[in-house]
Amino acid sequence: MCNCGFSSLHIQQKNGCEWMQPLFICSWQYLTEVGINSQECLLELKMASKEKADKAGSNKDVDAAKKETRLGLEVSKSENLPDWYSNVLTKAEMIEYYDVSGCYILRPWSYAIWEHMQSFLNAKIKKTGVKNGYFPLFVSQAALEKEKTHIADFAPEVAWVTHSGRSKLAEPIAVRPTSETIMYPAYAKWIQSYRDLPLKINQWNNVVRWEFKHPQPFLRTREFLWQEGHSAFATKEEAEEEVYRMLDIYAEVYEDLLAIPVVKGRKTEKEKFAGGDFTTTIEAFVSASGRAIQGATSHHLGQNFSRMFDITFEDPKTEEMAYVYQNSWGLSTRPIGAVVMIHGDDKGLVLPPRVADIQVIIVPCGISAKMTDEQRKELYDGCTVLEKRLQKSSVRAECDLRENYSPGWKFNHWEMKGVPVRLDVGPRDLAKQEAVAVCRDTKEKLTIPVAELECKMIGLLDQIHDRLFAQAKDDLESHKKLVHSWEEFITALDGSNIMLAPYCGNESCEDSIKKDSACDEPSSTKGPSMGAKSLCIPFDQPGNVTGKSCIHPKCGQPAKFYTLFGRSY
Ligand code: 87F
Repeated sequence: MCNCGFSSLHIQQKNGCEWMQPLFICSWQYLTEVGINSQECLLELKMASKEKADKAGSNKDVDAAKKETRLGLEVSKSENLPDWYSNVLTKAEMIEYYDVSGCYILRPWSYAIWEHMQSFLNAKIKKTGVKNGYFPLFVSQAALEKEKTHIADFAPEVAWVTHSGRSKLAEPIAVRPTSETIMYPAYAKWIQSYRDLPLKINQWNNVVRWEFKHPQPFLRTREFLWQEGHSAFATKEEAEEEVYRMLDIYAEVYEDLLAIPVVKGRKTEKEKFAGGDFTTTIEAFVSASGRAIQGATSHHLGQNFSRMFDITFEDPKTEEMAYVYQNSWGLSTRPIGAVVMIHGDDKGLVLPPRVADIQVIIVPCGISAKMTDEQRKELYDGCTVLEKRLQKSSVRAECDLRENYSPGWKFNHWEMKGVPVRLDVGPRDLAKQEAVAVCRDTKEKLTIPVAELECKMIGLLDQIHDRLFAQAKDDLESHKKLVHSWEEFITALDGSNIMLAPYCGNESCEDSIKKDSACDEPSSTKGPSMGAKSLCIPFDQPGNVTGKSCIHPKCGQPAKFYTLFGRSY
């Protein structure tokens, strides 16, 4: 075996988190009372029935496809991205549709991606001194409304339990949309002295946000899995440091694990979490749609929540009670959708090797009718030896020894599921002590001497990661346009780009940019399209903005910074 110092990102540990299914009754009457208008509800009903109809249609398609034994995708990525996306997700066995709108079944193939992300992120989070905990799924109305200022914006998305069986509860109980109001009353009890600080707790859980916009698996779902970290510090400096530390870790998840490049930055006042002082974000780009996607956020909450929840400590310097400084930060299952959108192709999923549950699929080939049982056994045993050797070197390898499927069927199956490397092993290869590796991303074939198997496979997986990242980076950079006039802004937006533009920082101007860049003319050839919103103020500014005017033609104010604008998910 050769010694080639392979990369450290072959994580096998599973952290064994389990979640209870949320059991709740969402009362129509209560939702209307809390401010969801009937138009939204009607739209929702229409969407639900359309989804059912679509599904009935797609079931028919599936039946027809089965009859014709069509394994491939029915639509190309460039032809119809939304249909391609849902086709890939179901055919690659990532999700199953469900009869509650906005909720999806995560099948083992996608859940495994989440587990690999969890293992990586969990270890990184813990290394910074954060401990894991678990807080309840339910929030009392009193606790939720303690935080009136910002909850008002989110109120329509809160799901409430109003009944148990047929009897009405004395008080409705909310299902957590996020856990600030659940955790902070406990923080107020646990923090008394400076010795109790910093307090840093993370939880892996599910949250429910009853969104009314068009749902899409992973990208916008009503229930999703995430981790939410909540910390409290004695000083603003310590807290701010952590905000950026966590953002850097999130960027590592995207870049080092998922092979997705991100832009780090700060949200504008309009787009920040209203309960906090400032929000930092990582933004990724989907070139197939020309839309950006918010990857994860890390917020500095200042003393806003500690004042609300009375989280104080005795400051040893002043001997007076002081409010703590807080942060919160979260990353959800959403990036799985970004992986599919960014790396997938017309043959199906393309999984970044470090989160692929099977990194190398070994397929026995060259089996003929003339073969004796003994020869067949020899081939299968040869494949198993390679599988075991790779597994011993922490490569997630598996043999597909199913006898009732042809090698061709297996090639298509694992290609659709996005396995990074296929290893074809035939009797002649074994005789020569070779195997043929096929890369999922480039379809390139390489002959591998069995003696160098582990080293070559580990190297190949890293190369695939680097290629996927380089391709996505190239897509991001070539679609990020530096613009200085409104004409350039609109032309770039129409060309499915994201724009770095000088911006004055005023919220009203951001509203105008969004409104005036939207195309809602029914006569337009492309149909209506959404306007550009601000994605972030990149930390890495493209140049000095002094002397430049805000991008909106009616503004005329001096620009404060370059801001990244674009359509987004
Ligand atoms: C929806 C309903 C109710 C987002 C909501 O980003 C409340 C909210 O507070 C809400 N949607 N938010 C903001 C969440 C902020 C923050 N929480 C912890 C995070 C990361 C993790």
